[in-house]
Amino acid sequence: PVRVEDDRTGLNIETLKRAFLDNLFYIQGKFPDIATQNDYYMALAYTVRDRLLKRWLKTAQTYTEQGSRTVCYLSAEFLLGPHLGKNLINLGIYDDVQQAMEELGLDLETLLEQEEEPGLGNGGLGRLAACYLDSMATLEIPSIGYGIRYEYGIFEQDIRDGWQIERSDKWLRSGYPWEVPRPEWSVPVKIGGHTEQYTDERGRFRVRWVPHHVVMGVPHDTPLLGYQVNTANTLRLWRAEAAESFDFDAFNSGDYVGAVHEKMVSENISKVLYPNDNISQGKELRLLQQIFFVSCSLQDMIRIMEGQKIPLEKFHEKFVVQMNDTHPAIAVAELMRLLIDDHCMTWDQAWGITTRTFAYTNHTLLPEALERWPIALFKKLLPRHLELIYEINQRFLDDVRIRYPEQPQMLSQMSIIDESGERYVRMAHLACVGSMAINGVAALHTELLKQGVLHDFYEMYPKKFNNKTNGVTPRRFMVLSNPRLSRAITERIGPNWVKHLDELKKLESYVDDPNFRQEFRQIKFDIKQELATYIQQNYGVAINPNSLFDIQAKRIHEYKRQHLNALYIVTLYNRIKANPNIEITPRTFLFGGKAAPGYYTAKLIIKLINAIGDVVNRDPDVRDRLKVLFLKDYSVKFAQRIYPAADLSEQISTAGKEASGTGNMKFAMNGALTIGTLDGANIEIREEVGEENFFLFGMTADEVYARKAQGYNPYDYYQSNSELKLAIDRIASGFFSHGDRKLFQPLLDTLMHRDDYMLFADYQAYIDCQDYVGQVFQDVDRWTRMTILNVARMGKFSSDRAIRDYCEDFWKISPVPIEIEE
Ligand code: 26Y
Repeated sequence: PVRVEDDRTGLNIETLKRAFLDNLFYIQGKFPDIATQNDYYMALAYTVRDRLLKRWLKTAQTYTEQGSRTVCYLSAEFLLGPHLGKNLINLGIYDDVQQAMEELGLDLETLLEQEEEPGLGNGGLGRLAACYLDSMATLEIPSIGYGIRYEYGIFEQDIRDGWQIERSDKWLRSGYPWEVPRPEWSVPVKIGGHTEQYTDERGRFRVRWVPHHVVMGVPHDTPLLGYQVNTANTLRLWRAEAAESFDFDAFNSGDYVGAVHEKMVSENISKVLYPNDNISQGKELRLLQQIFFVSCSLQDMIRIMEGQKIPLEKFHEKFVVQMNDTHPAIAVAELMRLLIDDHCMTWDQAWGITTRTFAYTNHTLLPEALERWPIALFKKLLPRHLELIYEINQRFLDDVRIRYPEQPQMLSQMSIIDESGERYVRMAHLACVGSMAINGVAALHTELLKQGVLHDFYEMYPKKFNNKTNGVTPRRFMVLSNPRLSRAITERIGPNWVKHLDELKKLESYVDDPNFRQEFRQIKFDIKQELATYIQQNYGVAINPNSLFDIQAKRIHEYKRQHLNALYIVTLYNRIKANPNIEITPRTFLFGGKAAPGYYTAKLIIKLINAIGDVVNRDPDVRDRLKVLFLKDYSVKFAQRIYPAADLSEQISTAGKEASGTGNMKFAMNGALTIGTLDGANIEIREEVGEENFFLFGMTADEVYARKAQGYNPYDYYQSNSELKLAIDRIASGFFSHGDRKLFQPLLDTLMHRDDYMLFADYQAYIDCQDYVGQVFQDVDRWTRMTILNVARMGKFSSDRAIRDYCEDFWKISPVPIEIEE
């Protein structure tokens, strides 16, 4: 008999080709002569999706049959990046698909380029959630990611005349093949209205919430396949839809347009991702987004338990719910409401379950990022939750009173309600009281939480606190983004490092191998040359691939100090102008990152970088030694191109401000060296790679606090440091702004008279360190050795390690392998 592989699951090259052409015809409705590259991308995406489905359904079936304990990762953001390449890698068919496409006259790289990524996050926190889902699938940990299916993700950034402009991101425009809508599992979410007390048929005191209106949440599921396993877990994102039944009254009373308007208002909830990173604005729609996805997700968990016939008393045994920052912290009150009001539990029973279910990850120490909601807003939108929070708070404050009988100030300090002025609900306090575990995202960050923002909670519940240093997935940020480096590594130490990143250690024995060193350098050079070509084509600027590629790619924020980097560029430029024949290491400074649309200073920093670039890149005195470029619309997709091309990674936040950083890890894994402060995970990276392989500068967090306490006067630094003064004066003179002396004044004034992020205090240390970097770069052997050791020692920063730690310390979950009979 003729054996033909199944077109939906087969992995042979012939089968892949046949399936691909079949999908082009039957799904895209095209034949090759008229198909666009996007049609081909879609046909390939469907071909891959078919292969995921078998694993996905088997995974779901196994979890259902075994009633597996499951992690629910609640996050307002998931910054996934493109799916196609990652799925090819995880299925182990990247090379075969490349060949299949080639045989059809197509180029896989071009097809991968077609994919529009779902930008459903701002930066680090959203990308971390995506890395963690990848690791959970790879480690065969049952998990569900829960979030919001924003119709508009993070805006697209364009640069016009040096300024950022924002364009809406219509990521669903050409169709999204990776999700399956599940309208049959839609759930209602109540909003507004009032509460009533009543006595039920069994004589129990109960509360009924009569909402102003109801919004439906419709789940959209995306399979997330692990690396070389059959596990495909689910990301379930909720889309808001108007509840049909609710506009009936309006409809009957003839106000048809009014009813449709109500619909529109409901659907607004999942319309757009708030583009703020680390700044909370207290907007009504944002609170609606939070209760919306949290309520949908918790109701979904209850539905799953009912389906598996597990009694609700075992909620905390079936699920552990990890809260990604305080954005989902309303879950503490919502689970209490569901258990008490809808499922008739007593307070004590419900509280016992709730406080065994949740764990809370904090991502920031910045006071402006801590979420608090005005009581009036809370009462208007969530009247029942406010009552429950008052009750939770009262019981909690009773404990505080017993613990600190002589310290009444502890009550106001720790209260979930801030009563120092206008009254607010403090979401971090709610999260701490309602969780069994609390973590920061790097060792220093967790220590600073314990000493600072969450100090009182640490005193009261020391056992809840436990650091979990962030990690990133080596599948996306090495194997997919840097195939040549990955192949070179695998040829030396075998393929296991992809799942056990600690094995990179074995590379240390190749650090003196001339062959490996040569290959390592060649790979970096070739990738830099490719980026140079891209920049030439897209920006019309010629850059020297032999120059030091010095890259800062991350959200634009004063605390991240992109403008400190800019001050070094101006300093170098001043030196060249003063002495055109000066010897300096040729450098290409590359920046990427978005500014929150309402963050004026961040936008001015972008303008400054572009303004400096415009002058420096054209100045004949500079010749080939200095180039400055701001690369627009930084995204996951673009990040994957940038990390492998970097020689130097800029991680220069004011110590104590960057909770962890994760870009720092991705750069180092790709053979960039770090110039950085003792902040966030930089400290641990330096510990791992060795202090001699890391460029450290600047004040420590303790020194920052001490200096502030002494009274910090940035103007003194300006007056006493001639290079600093020259750099500032050059910008102030209008030299980079066509003579306009006003343009950068707001930025410079802030630096000279406030300088909250202490650029001036760290300026000299940074300049010296950068000069030293330039020297070391000239010593090719030494540099190569340092970069190889960086890669070899980055094992700790795999998100697999982080997830194993969460599993052991918080989640108490072990792997559930998925068997597929071939
Ligand atoms: C309140 C709301 C507007 C808000 C929205 C987004 C607040 C914060 C954020 C995002 C925060 C964020 O991305 N934090 C980063 O988390 C990373 C992952 O843990 C850290 O590596 C990084 O240091 C931290 O800034």
